[in-house]
Amino acid sequence: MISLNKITKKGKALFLAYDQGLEHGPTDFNDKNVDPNYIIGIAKKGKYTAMIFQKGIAEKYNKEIKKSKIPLIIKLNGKTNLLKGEPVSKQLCTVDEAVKLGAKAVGYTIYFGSEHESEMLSEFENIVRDAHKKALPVIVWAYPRGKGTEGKSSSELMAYATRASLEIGADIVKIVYNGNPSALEWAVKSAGKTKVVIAGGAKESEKEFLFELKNILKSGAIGLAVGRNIWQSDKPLEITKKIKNVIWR
Ligand code: FBP
Repeated sequence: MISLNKITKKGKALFLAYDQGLEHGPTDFNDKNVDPNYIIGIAKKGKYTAMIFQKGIAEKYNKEIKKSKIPLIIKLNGKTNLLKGEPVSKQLCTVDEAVKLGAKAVGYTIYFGSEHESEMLSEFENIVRDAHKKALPVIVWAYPRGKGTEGKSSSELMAYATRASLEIGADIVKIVYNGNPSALEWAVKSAGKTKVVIAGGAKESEKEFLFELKNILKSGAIGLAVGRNIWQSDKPLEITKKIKNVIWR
């Protein structure tokens, strides 16, 4: 069994995600949060249990990341949103490279239901093998998207995503919560011993976000992998504190 101790605290997780520059382009950013050092500062002052970067930022800002002492998670695949069509995200960084950069876990997106699902599954298989040899936890961004998801409900897809992630050897599965508490409970149950974290999504009101968080934790999910709701906030450390009070209450 792979230990999650290096990227969790008392079994709970709060990851600061910052791979949106690749996934969405810099449209999510302003003059402050366009700077990776601003994000590293939030992760450090907010004592996040880990922060998530792509290889390029992990390399160029390695000194600052190491100095922060916040555990690093490297996202091994990614894509821009410029190309439309069936989603596919291919590997851009190896487990070995991630380990050399100091990663304490690695992440990988799978678009379950895409015509390219099998390509991502076979890359993931190798990643799990390499990472587990080095005792590194693997987190799957489990995003059902593409032709195969048509006509399926979001609740059904959420549980399929977590179950599939258990079956393929993920240690943590990151899903987008559809707002239905009983569906989330089922998705967490379906994940078995694979732990579930929830993606933050586009920025919403603080009140709404904290309310949802309570339901998320009741479901048995272990926490959040959140980006925009934090670093787009005017007071990122205040909202961090409120989130932590709910997670580690
Ligand atoms: P946010 O909290 O900002 O939504 O970040 C979570 C995340 O999973 C990022 O890691 C990733 O870049 C982004 O969402 C992908 O979102 P999408 O594919 O829905 O555009």
